[in-house]
Amino acid sequence: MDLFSTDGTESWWQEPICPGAVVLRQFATAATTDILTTLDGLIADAPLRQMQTPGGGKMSAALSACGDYGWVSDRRGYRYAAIDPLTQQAWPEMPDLLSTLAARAAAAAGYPHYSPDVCLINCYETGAKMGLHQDKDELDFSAPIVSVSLGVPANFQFGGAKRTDKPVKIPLQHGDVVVWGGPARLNFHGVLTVRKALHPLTGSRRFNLTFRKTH
Ligand code: MD3
Ligand code: FE
Repeated sequence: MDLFSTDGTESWWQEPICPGAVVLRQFATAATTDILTTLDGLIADAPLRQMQTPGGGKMSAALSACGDYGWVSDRRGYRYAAIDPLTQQAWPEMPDLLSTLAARAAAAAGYPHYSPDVCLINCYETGAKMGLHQDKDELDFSAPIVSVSLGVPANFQFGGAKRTDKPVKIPLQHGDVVVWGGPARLNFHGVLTVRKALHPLTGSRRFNLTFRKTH
């Protein structure tokens, strides 16, 4: 299938953020009901859970994962782990629907041959947020991160290489996909508090899928 059609029927568009980072507006919209059905099956096998942080707090977003590893956090620290500590089982396999979507998005953003080994699943209820952080637990920073937003909207904070660099606010809607790579891969980022809203497919929740090459 062609990545870019020239007949005017493509229903997504690109918004560059900075070198290496681009929003693919509405890239996932056509697939969202299938993605959410797939997600239901995944979180039946590896339930969403609010992780403990090393500092003794609890994350407000609930997390799960599929693929070869999941990201886990507890009093001992955080890391990628092949076994889900909640179920004591391997994480569910990454469904083709998800890996294909991520690869298509990466290719559209200029990263061909993307093959993520992990998809993290974040679920935000009203009031949940994710503070400014870097994603640097992965072993391969040459691969981009692809993120898919579903459900109620959120404001994403995209900072610079230093925590003190002033972040720009990027509104993300259901179906938006962002590809972060190259010089932007280690930038600080976060999610502002999700406001009360209702989405016909997810209720009050926002889901975010982030695809990574961790090993
Ligand atoms: C920019 N999740 O899980 S994804 C995370 O919406 C995380 O749930 C957010 O940050 C969410 O770690 C944002 C977008 C994202 C992910 C990784 C990045 C943006 C990034 C790495 C570098 C720069
Ligand atoms: Fe992150």
